[in-house]
Amino acid sequence: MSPHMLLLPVMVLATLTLVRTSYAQQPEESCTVQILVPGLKGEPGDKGQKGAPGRPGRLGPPGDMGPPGIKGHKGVLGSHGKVGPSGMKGNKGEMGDPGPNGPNGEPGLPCECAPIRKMIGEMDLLVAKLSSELTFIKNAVAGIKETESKVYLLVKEEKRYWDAQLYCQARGGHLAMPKDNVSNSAIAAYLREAGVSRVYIGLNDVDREGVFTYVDSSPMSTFSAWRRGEPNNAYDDEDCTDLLPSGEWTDVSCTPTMYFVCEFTKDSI
Ligand SMILES: [Ca+2]
Ligand SMILES: [Ca+2]
Repeated sequence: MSPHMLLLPVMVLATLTLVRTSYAQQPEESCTVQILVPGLKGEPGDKGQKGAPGRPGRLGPPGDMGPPGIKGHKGVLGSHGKVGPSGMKGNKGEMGDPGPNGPNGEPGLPCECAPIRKMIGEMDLLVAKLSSELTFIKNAVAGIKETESKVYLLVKEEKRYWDAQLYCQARGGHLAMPKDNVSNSAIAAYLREAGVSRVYIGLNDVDREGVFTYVDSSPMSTFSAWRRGEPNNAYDDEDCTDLLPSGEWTDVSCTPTMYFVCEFTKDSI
C-alpha cells in the first residue's frame, strides 16, 4: 500500500472533526483535534476453515489432435458380388483351315430305283383296290349275271339307246347282245330279280329297216326272241330293241330313255 493511500483516511477524519466542531458549537471541544493513525500490525489470525467447492469452470477450448493410432488388422475376404451384365459381342474370328477329306461313300445303286419301286407299290395297291371293286360289281351289285363267257350288268340309269351304248363302251363293253337262249334267259332272269320291266339291248335295224344287227355289227342269225307281232316298226319309228322280263323282244323307238344292260366279255375283263 502506497503512503498516499495511508494518508487519505487520516485527512478525512481531520476534516470531519473540523466540520462537526464548527457546527456543534460545543466550546469545550471546539479546539480539540484528534489525529488518528493506524496501529501496529496485529498477530496473524488463525487459519479459516476450508470453503465450499467453487462452481465448475467454463468449457475449455478443444485440445490439439493426438498422435495417429496403430493401423488395424486386414479384414476377412468378402463374398462374391452379383454377376455383371453380358459384354458386347466380339468380332468374328478368321476362317479356320479346311478339314481333311471324309471317307468314300458306299457305291450307289445303278438307277434311282426308290421312286420307281414306290410307284410300283402304289400301283399294286391301286390294282388290288380295283380288282376288289370289280369283284364287288360282279358278285354283289344287284346280283350281276354271267354266263360261261359273258358278264351282264344292269345299269339302273335311264338313257336313250345310243347314250346307253356309249356308256357301256366307255367301260369296255357294249349293250347286251343275247345271241342264244342261255344268254337271253340270263338277262331275263336278271330283270325279274331286279324288278325292271324293260331294258335296251344291243340289237337294231337302224342301218336297214327290217334287217336287225347287233351293235358289234354281227347279224341276228339263228336266234331271236321276238314277242308275237314284233317287230312291227310301229309308227315307222321303231329301230331299236328292248328285252322284257319274260325274255321276249320288241322293237321300240331309240329315243325314249330307259334302263339297259351292258355286256362284257370275260376275256377282256
Ligand atoms: Ca324298224
Ligand atoms: Ca314294236
